[in-house]
Amino acid sequence: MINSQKVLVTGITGQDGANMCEYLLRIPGYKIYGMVRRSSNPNFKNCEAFINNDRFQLVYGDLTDSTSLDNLVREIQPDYFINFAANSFVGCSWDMPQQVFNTNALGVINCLEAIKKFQPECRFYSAGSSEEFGDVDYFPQDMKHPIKPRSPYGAAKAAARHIVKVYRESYEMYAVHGILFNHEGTKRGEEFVTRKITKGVARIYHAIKNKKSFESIKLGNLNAKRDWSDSEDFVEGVWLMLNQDKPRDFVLASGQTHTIADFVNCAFAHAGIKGEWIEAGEDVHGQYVPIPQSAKFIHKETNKPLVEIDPKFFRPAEVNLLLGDPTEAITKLGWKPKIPFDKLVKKMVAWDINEAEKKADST
Ligand code: NAP
Ligand code: G4F
Repeated sequence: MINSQKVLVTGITGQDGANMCEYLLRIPGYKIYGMVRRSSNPNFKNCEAFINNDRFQLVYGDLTDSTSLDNLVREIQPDYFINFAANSFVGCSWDMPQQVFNTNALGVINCLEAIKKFQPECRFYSAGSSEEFGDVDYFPQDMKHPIKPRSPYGAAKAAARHIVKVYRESYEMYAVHGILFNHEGTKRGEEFVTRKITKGVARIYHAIKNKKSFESIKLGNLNAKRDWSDSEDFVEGVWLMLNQDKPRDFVLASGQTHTIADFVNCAFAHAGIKGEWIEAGEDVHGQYVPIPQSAKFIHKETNKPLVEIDPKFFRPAEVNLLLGDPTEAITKLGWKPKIPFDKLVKKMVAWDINEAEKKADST
């Protein structure tokens, strides 16, 4: 391969890292080094499309081990370093705040230091989050919105944002920290609410189809609002952020927001399962009435609960409303989200129904 550029991507067993590898391998001229950490039980399910590609090479490292990052940057001499690795689950960040800070904040310093020492021309992407906005002051949120995190996860990402700015300004590095709102897809981890719902819908779909009993899906706060997009759209936006004349942070978002209850409604509708909320209260004069903890989403045909609320899934502090403003990414990067909410939910439900079918066939 002549004159190929080298891209080091972390977090490739996760959603965004895997989608980024697939995206870059569709463009000729890049060699991808995908970093994984050592695991006693490796899971390369998200990497099936590229793990054997000639332009892809697996490398070992850990964000919390600066030696491993130094060695990788010194040996590979990457042109781009895209850091998607993190403990990305907000819900568990109260249980392990130090591990989250070590990985999501100090880990970013380890990346920046490795680049500064061994390949200062390398362009760096840091995976920032709308969780940094937290207890929001206004909507839609843009880059000017104050940083007001509500979780150890959000605080660690906010620290990463500051440190990226400091390195960019101190050492003239091309380092950016994209503020990405929620993005999902068929590679999404199963503990996140969207995938938990679509996997649950698929399980119930097959139970109903085979006239078997089923357990309801247990969820927490159904009133929180999120700005959901497709991860496959976002990796393109990340790549555009890395290829500007000057480094600058951008928001990637859809510009629309939905409650978790809306996601539930949409997911069951796409599976052809008719449900209704009971004890949920009615919208009065178009005003949203929050769903109380006693509410249930029941199957219209059998009256059996499809979704119930379990207080164990509530968080010590909640980010109630996320709604991003992607205007700058659209006008300055030329980026555009292609997959709207309804199509995203449909795609995830169809995928999980098919996966559940394959599993049933093989047992
Ligand atoms: P994900 O699916 O949870 O993937 C996280 C990846 O990080 C996994 O490959 C994981 O590897 C790896 N990892 C965790 N700790 C590591 C460590 N110490 N060293 C090396 N690798 C480590 O997350 P995602 O949804 O793709 O998100 C990608 C990034 O964007 C994350 O930084 C996340 O915080 C951020 N983000 C995500 C969203 C979203 O809505 N998806 C929105 C804003 C920001 P294992 O397989 O070994 O666990
Ligand atoms: O799907 P979630 O766990 O995602 P959350 O907390 O918004 O974080 C995701 O997006 C961030 C960007 O805004 C990323 F930085 C982060 O890495 C991650 O990808 O929860 C979404 C909402 C929350 O309000 C939560 O309280 O759903 C609510 N929820 C209600 N029931 C639930 C559940 N969340 C989960 N995970 N599980 C539930 O049973």
